[in-house]
Amino acid sequence: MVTSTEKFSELLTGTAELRAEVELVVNAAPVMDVHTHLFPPEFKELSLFGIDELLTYHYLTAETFRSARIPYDRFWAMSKMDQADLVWKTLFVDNTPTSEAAQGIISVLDVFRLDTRARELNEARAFFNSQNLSDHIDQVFDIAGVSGVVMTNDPLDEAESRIWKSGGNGDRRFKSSLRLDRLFNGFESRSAPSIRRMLDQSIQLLNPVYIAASLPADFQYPSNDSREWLLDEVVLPAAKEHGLALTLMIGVRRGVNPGLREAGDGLGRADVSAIESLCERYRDVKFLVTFLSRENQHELCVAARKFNNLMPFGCWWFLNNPSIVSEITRERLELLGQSFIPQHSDARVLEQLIYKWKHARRQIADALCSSYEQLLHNGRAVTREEIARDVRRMFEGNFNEWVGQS
Ligand code: RAT
Ligand code: ZN
Repeated sequence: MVTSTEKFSELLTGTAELRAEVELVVNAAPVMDVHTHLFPPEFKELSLFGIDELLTYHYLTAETFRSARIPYDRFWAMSKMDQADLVWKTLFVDNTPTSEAAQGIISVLDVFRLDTRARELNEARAFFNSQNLSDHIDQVFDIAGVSGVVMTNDPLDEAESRIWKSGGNGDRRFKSSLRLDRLFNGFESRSAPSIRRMLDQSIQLLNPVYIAASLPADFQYPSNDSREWLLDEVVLPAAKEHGLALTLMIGVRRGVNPGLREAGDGLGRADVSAIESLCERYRDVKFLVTFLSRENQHELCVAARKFNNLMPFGCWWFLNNPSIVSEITRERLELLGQSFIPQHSDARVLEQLIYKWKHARRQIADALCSSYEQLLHNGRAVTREEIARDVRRMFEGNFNEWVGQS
């Protein structure tokens, strides 16, 4: 009789068996979602869910303007429900929803057995409106297989700050992060001691898992500019003292088309040597880094091979399409083994966790499977135990190691 321990350590020498096991493990593995824009219910209007929020996601409004020739002002003057109706009609009724963001809506509707070919949104609205938010959060986390999510918290946002001061977040699955875009991108100028005081107070109040900023494509370091000053004089000393990792998301070009509002940002190829310089100068700080341009992905892998305080993460925003996720994940497996974080959802609306993780798991399983198949052809088979260990590391372990959580 084969015992379960023997089955676990049995070598998987057949490709069909191997593929089935990888899919099983990847689909069942709990994942820590290292960057989202989600909030728990205590954050009231910041906690977004339901079909109208899903359809007015900025990834979809940008696509809608390509097919519905409506003036921007007219669209923004409409109510959220009317905007959602227009997005649905344009992308799902008058056209076939082939884009990744549109397919995401289909995946969500399908999970809840809602009509994916409906002409109107009545049924979907009634379903989401009938949900109790905290039960619904449990249900969505469960379906998506998400063990926790990192929020994006702006310490300079007054509405958020009021909530933190009056008790903050009671759900331990929602981890906080301190996002400093307003400081890094010049909307707020203060002296170093005043920024440092603000950081120390926010760290105490929010207990963040990391400090973060998104940076433009032309970010340079060293550079003799205010970003270098902020990093050297305030942020990195604070990160060091508080033992916090620094997350940098690089390559965005904000407001390329301001008429599109939140959907109006673009991207640009950035200079990866800036990250190499930071990792070299601050060897005792851990960096989590993602680049928005496809052209930067290979360079990021090579930089990570040189600096073991650099953790590449995610296929960010415009990269979060199956073909590109597949390519980047394969490249990372080939250059970095399992020492990277394959994906984050960037979800802004709760139910996006469902599709973003379903779609990511498909590509990650496929890429991992190809790696094991190559290994098999080269002379070494893997066991179920090894597959489970590898997936655990990429889905939770690397992040936990980086932010010092067990
Ligand atoms: O992916 C997105 O939703 C973008 O709008 C941004 O939020 C980006 O992820 C960011 O965090 O700046
Ligand atoms: Zn984001």
